[in-house]
Amino acid sequence: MQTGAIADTFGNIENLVTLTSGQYTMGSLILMVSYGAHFAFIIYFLTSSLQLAPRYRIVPVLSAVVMASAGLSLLREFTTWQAAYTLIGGQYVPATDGESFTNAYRYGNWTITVPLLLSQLPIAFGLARSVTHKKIIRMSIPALLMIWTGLMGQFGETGDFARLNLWGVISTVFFVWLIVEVRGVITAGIANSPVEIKAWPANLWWYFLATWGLYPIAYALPQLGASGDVVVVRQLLFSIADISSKLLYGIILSRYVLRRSALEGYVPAAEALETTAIGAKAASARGD
Ligand code: RET
Repeated sequence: MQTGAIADTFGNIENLVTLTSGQYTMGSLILMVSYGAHFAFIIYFLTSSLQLAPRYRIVPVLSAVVMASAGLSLLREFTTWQAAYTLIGGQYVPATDGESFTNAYRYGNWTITVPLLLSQLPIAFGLARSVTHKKIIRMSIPALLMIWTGLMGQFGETGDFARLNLWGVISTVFFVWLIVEVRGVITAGIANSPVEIKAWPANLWWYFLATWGLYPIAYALPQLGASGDVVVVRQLLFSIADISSKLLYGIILSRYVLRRSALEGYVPAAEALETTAIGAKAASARGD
């Protein structure tokens, strides 16, 4: 049996605080919207792959895999959230009868999704196959070390802030290493993009930094104190980060490879973009 006392020494702050019904409902809502959005976009990514030149189809397909994997993980967070509180006198009190909430599943899920998200970059940028393989490995190593060291540290958030911060710093070192590797891929991506869409990888760089940078903020937040507001704001930050680093990122990459496909002469992509400058250019190149 998991009790509040065990959660206190080895767990997440969600198990320490009593929530108002507003805070509890906000938490449920945030997690529900997150898994709902991820599942729904499986359809978008699978169908949008049909418009792309064959070599780029794997990019949105990987997004669909990420959506399924993250959606399942977030659904699990949602059901655990619901089981982890008991309604007593109009307040939601951490349950003492077996179920406790944990964010650790997120870190397990990132182990799958993060290497897939990173793999999408060199494939979308059309880098040579051997370079692509090398880049994927070079990005995945610091990424996995970043996640697993962060997982070790997040168990300290219920009071052992020395543990939280020590592993947080180690994890950040791997994050910096990852950022350097990603910058290398972005630079190659800018060089290898048709002139009309060189701005896309350049802008994606800033988008990557802004969205991935939300995760360490969410990690550090419990140091502000274990309160219902911190619990809800942290779940909100995780969700904004999840939707932007996976779902919106996937849309950006799939639109980029659609333009790439058209510029490289793939007719269905040019037709899909007919009302844009790139579509018009691709059509005139065909003599339409
Ligand atoms: C941790 C620990 C504290 C220090 C740092 C972290 C960075 C986490 C990141 C996670 C990205 C996750 C993504 C998931 C998508 O499914 C581990 C919180 C720097 C950057 C993109």
